[in-house]
Amino acid sequence: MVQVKEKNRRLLEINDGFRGEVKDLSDDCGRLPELQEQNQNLNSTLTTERQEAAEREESRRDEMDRKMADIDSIKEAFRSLDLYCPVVNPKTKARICRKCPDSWRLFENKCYFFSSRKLSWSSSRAWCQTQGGDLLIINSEPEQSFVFESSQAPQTSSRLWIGLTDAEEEGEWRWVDGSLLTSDVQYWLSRPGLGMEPDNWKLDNPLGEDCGHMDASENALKSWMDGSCEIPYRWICEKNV
Ligand SMILES: [Ca+2]
Ligand SMILES: [Ca+2]
Ligand SMILES: [Ca+2]
Repeated sequence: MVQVKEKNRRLLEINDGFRGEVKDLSDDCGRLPELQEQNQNLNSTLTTERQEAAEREESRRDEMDRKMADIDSIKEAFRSLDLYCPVVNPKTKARICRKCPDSWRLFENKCYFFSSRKLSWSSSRAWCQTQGGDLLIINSEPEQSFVFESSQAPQTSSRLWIGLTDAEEEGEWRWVDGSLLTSDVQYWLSRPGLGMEPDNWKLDNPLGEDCGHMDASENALKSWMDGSCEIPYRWICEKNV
């Protein structure tokens, strides 16, 4: 009998325990919407913070790009400064600026002279050499465009000698520094139906045509011709700043 009572008491205890747990569970269930809301709030806070961090990173990168571009333009400015105004005294950092002589024109880092007088190709070349330069060597399309535009001033003749010749070997065009004409930088005149330059035309001079000139009345990138070297034309010299 005592045993039965004891068993009954323990069962009642277990029952109480279960009730407590059931109550806790139902309390938790009651808080479920609150917990879900908290979870949602945490998620949206996290998303906002992630977005803000990404925006901060992007603006940091933009700022970095701007600074790099500033540094590049400062470096570029210094390169030009060193070119035109080199340091002459490393201790004091004193600079002396150079420029082209009067009646010469500056383009990039070279000086150019466009004559109004006319001479043969070799006399033109000799004149340029007495000025510390030589007949023009065209190294790039921008240089071609510059000299073409600069030759437009109203003159008695639109033709100007440049430093190009095939006198040593017919058809092998070389610049006055001895370098061969390259296929990527050449602007020979071609007129549909009227033939192509250079044509080594022999009707005017049986020796043909061995000297290059530019005709400023043609198109900027199609304006070179070969001509008889003895004809007096205007000319273009080039020299270092
Ligand atoms: Ca040149
Ligand atoms: Ca020739
Ligand atoms: Ca010709």
